[in-house]
Amino acid sequence: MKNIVSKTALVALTLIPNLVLAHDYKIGDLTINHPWTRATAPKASSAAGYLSVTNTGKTDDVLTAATMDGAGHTMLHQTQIEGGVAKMNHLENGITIPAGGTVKLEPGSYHIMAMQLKDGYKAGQSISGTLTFKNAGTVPVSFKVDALGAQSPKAEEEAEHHGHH
Ligand SMILES: [Cu+2]
Repeated sequence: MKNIVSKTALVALTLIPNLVLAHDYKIGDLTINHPWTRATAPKASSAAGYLSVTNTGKTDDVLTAATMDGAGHTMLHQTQIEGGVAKMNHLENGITIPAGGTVKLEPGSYHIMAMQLKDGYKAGQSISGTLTFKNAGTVPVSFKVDALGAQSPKAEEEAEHHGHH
């Protein structure tokens, strides 16, 4: 009996952060988890969008395009460290989501690059956008705006790098 009680308490505790932070979307065999971006610094003209995609299907899919409200232009990028310098590559062929796999768009790796921002993003906002997959089609999503520098030790380095777009 004692065991059951403590187990229940543990479940309740682990659910609370999920209720607050997580939001997900489904289209076909894909589940898109927690799209987010960061508040932008004053005069910043670009931001990066992050999320994860899980493919429970039997065929690969490809994230071919994405949009984020407030951006004049978006691209799919990959940050790569070359000779100690962070570089961003434009992924013209999109990002493959392998059958049975999960791909994370996260700081220092794949991201949606939102450029030509009109007013920037403020913490607490939700930014509407879309994700387009080769097979599954287009799904509307909402990007939660976290504080400037949130959730990533690389935030500063990336923000600086993005400023050169
Ligand atoms: Cu980028």
